[in-house]
Amino acid sequence: MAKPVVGILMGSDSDLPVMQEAGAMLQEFGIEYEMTIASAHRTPKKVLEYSSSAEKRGLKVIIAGAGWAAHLAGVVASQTTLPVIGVPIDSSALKGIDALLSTVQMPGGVPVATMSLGKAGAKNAGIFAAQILAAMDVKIANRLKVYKVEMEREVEEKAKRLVTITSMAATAKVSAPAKASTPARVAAPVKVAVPAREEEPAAEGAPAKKKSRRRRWKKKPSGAAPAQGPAA
Ligand code: C2R
Repeated sequence: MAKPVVGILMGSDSDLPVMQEAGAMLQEFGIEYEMTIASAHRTPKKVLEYSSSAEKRGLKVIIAGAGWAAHLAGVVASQTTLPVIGVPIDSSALKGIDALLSTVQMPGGVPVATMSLGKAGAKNAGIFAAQILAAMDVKIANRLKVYKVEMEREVEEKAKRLVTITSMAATAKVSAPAKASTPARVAAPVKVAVPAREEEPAAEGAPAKKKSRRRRWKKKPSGAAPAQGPAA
């Protein structure tokens, strides 16, 4: 089993539902990762030890997610020259604006690449980590290209469905104005009209075509379960 190249840290176990989005993306791109809980406030020694030993242990990127006064990513960044990606989590009464500002407003000299709030930010953190690794790994670069093509195709399919729905609604209105306004008349034909999934065009230099964007490149890395970093 390959060693993890991405470390995912979170300030509390309550952040897991958000931070597992980052792990899901790394898994999709076939990237080994480890995941643990560490808090700059509650377990500062663990955070210092984890981040100062990360490079030696083979990590290439660290993702740090925290809510409230989120100092975790900044403290990690203070201890390593590895790229640190921060995910502000919307868990507080301030709905994450506190975490966003604490994570993004780093003083000059100690960068944290701050993502958007919450699950979308965690997902983007996984993709962004893959993009950093892609500079050194052509397989990951190709998987990212396929991911983009599939995402584009999915949006186009949704757009086609929307055209079908609106044109059917318009037709129904003209032929039977009295009944056409009921939602059932508009919703019913949609199932029939959903276009079959097409094969996506392969990205230039991309690997073999995939059936679904959810397909995994590799089995779940063992690092997803227990903590692999140094003990607190
Ligand atoms: P609990 O749910 O455990 O009370 O934590 C966590 O990320 C979590 O969102 C509440 C919130 O506190 C955050 N936390 C931080 C840090 N450690 C924990 N912001 C830190 O070191 O920055």
